Amino acid sequence: MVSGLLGRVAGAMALVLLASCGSSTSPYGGGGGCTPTATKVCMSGSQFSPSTLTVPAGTTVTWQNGDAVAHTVTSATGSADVYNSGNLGGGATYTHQFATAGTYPYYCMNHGANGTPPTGMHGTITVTP
Ligand SMILES: [Cu+2]
Repeated sequence: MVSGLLGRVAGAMALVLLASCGSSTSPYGGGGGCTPTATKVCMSGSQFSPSTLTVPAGTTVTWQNGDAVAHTVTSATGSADVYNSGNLGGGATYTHQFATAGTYPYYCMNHGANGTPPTGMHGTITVTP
């Protein structure tokens, strides 16, 4: 019977899905491989997390890609510092030191768009004196 065969196939697929769920060991799947800190921004689910970060002048901020897809950290129009990480693969990190107080908008070139403010995948670093 065709319907019986389909039922067995669906059941087998459900088992595979359950097994793959429980046996996942990738540290970068789903953005779960990165934990933000006071000076670290994670890229998770094609978003910067946190999207706003406030640090004192002189701080070196680290971004880490917790996704499997490539992201960039790229200064947006209006940012006093101009920088661009280029493509960061899963797990890769990028750092930039913010020497001067101000507001520094940035975005991902793959999932956001430059602008004032930038849109899509973007964030802001606020640097206090
Ligand atoms: Cu991105």
